[in-house]
Amino acid sequence: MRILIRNGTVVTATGASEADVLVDGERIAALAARDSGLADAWSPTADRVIDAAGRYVLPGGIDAHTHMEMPFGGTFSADTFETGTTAAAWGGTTTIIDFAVQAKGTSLLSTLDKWHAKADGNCAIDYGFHMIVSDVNDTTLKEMETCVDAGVNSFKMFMAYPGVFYATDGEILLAMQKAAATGGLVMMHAENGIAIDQLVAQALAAGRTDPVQHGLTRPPELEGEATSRAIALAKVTGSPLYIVHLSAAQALDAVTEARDAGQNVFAETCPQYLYLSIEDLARPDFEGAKYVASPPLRPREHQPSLWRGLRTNDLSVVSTDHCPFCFNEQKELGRGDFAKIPNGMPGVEHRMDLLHQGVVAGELSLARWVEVASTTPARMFGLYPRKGTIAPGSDADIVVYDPTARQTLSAATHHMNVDYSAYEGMEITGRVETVLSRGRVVVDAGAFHGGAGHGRFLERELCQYLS
Ligand code: DUC
Ligand code: ZN
Ligand code: ZN
Ligand code: ZN
Repeated sequence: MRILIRNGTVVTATGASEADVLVDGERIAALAARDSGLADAWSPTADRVIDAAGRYVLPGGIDAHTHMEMPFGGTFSADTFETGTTAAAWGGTTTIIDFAVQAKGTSLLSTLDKWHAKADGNCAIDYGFHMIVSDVNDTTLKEMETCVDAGVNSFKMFMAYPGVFYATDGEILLAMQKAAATGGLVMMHAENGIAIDQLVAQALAAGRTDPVQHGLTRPPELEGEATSRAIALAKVTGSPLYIVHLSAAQALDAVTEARDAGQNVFAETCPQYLYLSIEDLARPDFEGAKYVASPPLRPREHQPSLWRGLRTNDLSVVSTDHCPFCFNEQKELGRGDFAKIPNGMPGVEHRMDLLHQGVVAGELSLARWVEVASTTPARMFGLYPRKGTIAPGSDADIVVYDPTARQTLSAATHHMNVDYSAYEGMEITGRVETVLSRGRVVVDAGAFHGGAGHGRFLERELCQYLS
């Protein structure tokens, strides 16, 4: 199948240009400047011509942080790999990197097998895995090497959740030494869980049980402290470090200082930290439970710092941390005890649109939008230039985006398998029109043409910022 995308504005991390794109099979065959006349020559050989006049032509989004079917306290995050990757495609994301979760007492390799069994044959778009390491021991450390060889070379650890995922500083040190030796990348959930657990116990003992307590018992200082500690451990071990879901100005300050000193420290933030706040956690009638995620939504004052961090590249990636739990049956588990509310929010469908609002508002340039949503995640996680750009030879993961269309976000119209939208009623300028995944049109003019099983597992190269 040959597809010609004509008359659009191609936007990559290096800028925008008036160009036409020829897709042949699963890959991009050629790009031609508008005035070259080449598209006229290609047109008769194309099976389909897409007129992208007035549209942006973008590399497909890469969401490097999702949790499909994630086990949590006896339940699972509500999107399966099929529903979650389908929703991603609707929103212009053509690659996800999901987290395989090591349970304590199990091995990394059996965990990886389990996640392959969930995902393989079920994804509508391409996907890779990170590994959550929750049990540091000699076997785990040895298996990290095998994971790296299998293209799963990024390892998330937790300074939060004592007794569940929590790793001690000593365990983190050991894993970082292994990462440094193998080329792996440690990803850190940086919140001081030991201190947080005390604050949570005090709140519950005092009868403060509402969702807003989730935010009040996880103060930004304890994200800043954990971030600094992770950076120190990374420095001592010579390991690179990637801070996931950074939400607080204090944590960003620590990252900025380390980067300015030349350390290989990277960080991502998420749309919820750019647009939502602790005021949402304080919504009445238990509605705040919809907004429980960790780290928690912060006071609005943090948001300008995050946007600035995205411009200065101290924040280099925007991922969603998509981890949906239904309000009705699942969030309900924490009524009367905020500490039992499943942690996570839906978002995989709306990342490209929400970041486009940053372009509309003048917070981000067009090129920077593409860079934080696609190109840098590709480079960070060893997928570039196969993914993350529009260039000859790259996979034909392409989004045709209408920058002037209007839409209103709502659970009534989204495709995620969850009964609420964190952005219910939000008006968006811009809309995904057509999406190609490896040369196949999967979304077009309001209809889905993809299917489970089209998406393939991506064996990733090492982080491309380190070599
Ligand atoms: N961290 C995540 O990255 N996702 C869900 C919950 C959490 O703590
Ligand atoms: Zn986390
Ligand atoms: Zn800097
Ligand atoms: Zn997460």
